[in-house]
Amino acid sequence: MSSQLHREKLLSLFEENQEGVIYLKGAENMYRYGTDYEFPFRQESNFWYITGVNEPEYHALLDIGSGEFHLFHPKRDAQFAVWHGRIKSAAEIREEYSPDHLHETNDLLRVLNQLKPDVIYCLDEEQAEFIEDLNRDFSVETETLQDAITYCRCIKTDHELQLMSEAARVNNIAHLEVMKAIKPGMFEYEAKALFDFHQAKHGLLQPAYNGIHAGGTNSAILHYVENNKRINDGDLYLIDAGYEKDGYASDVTRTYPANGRFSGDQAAIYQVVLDALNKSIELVKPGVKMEELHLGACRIILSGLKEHGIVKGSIEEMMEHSIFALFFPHGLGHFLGLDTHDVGGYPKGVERIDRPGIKFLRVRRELMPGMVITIEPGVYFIPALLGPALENSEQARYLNEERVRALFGFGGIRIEDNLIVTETGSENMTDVPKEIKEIEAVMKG
Ligand SMILES: [Mn+2]
Repeated sequence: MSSQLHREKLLSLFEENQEGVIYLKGAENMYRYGTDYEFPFRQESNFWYITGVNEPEYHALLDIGSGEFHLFHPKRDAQFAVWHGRIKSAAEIREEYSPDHLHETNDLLRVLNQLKPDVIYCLDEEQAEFIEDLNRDFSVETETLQDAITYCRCIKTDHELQLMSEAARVNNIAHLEVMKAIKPGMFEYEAKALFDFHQAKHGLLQPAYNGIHAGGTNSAILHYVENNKRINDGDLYLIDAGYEKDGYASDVTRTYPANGRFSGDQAAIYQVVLDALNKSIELVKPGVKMEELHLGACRIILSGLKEHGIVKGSIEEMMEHSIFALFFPHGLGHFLGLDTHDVGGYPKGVERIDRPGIKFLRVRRELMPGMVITIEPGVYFIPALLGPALENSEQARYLNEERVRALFGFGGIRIEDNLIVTETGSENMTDVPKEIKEIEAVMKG
């Protein structure tokens, strides 16, 4: 069982014979404002990682000294069965989650009083307050646990990689089906419906995030989620979407012309972004830092934009003045896992020092084998950024004003793949056409 491995991994970070317990509170059902409209349940990622439980209202304790796993399940009454279905027996819960001890949630205080821990490690202030409200004498600590679980979650186990590969496999299919089907005149939500259908058809029911299905200038809105406009002839169409497999996300972006043929500017700018993507992927390997890859991609983007007469001047100077950020105003990529923007990418306080009682120094920013990352360069024409830049002499001297203004209605291009970092480089889980010729061939049918 995978969560067993995760618990061992977490406990291995604490010194042997160290006293104390780890406490984790599972998620509860969420409702729309004051109503009984219930959102689909999705477990909090750290709790899911450590316990394997994707059901509401559970709690967990890990006794560091003995390594024992205490799971607390909610007591359900007949009304629960009426509205939500059959109630699991204790034996079934034991069978499914293999805790060393199974209790009901209202036994939490009693069990904690029995264990008498010197310290209770909690994820955050909210969970710590919950514990303190049970008994003011408990000593809680919120500095260590978040970092320790983050450290564990950064490096995926083989089982986690299998789940991520399945999410990626289905996502490859869904992206390809949309690419084949899109036509000018369709609404963004029609493309979204098709994408969602192909995920569900393959058994994936939970979106990993709010998908972006953006035609025309909407493609330059980084978190566009209205998805309600018509896609017109000549428009670019940008789709950034993915679903979860047992909690593990896929996060892929493709951009292509709705009519299936790249115009001159579309092809030119697309190739700049694709070069940045392909070059960055080649460089992915253990020891490399994301910020190095990011700056490398910025350099490629500036060179490409210069070649096409959109920016002008020395690449070095433009790098110094961050001219790339006018066209590429987001990060090159992020960790991917139980969360789409997974934990561990940007540790607070990189020069973290060792703490007594815990065996890891800090989450490392350098890539390591078993990490899963996205690479997602983009070029966008965002009037809200470029308009003021054209009025600012420090930035305007690097911009070809006529070219830039003519592209205000262009939209944006982003291309995103999902990679497993391996011992020698990376394995690309994303297999959706991305070369111009491939895309045009697929769209021609
Ligand atoms: Mn992403």
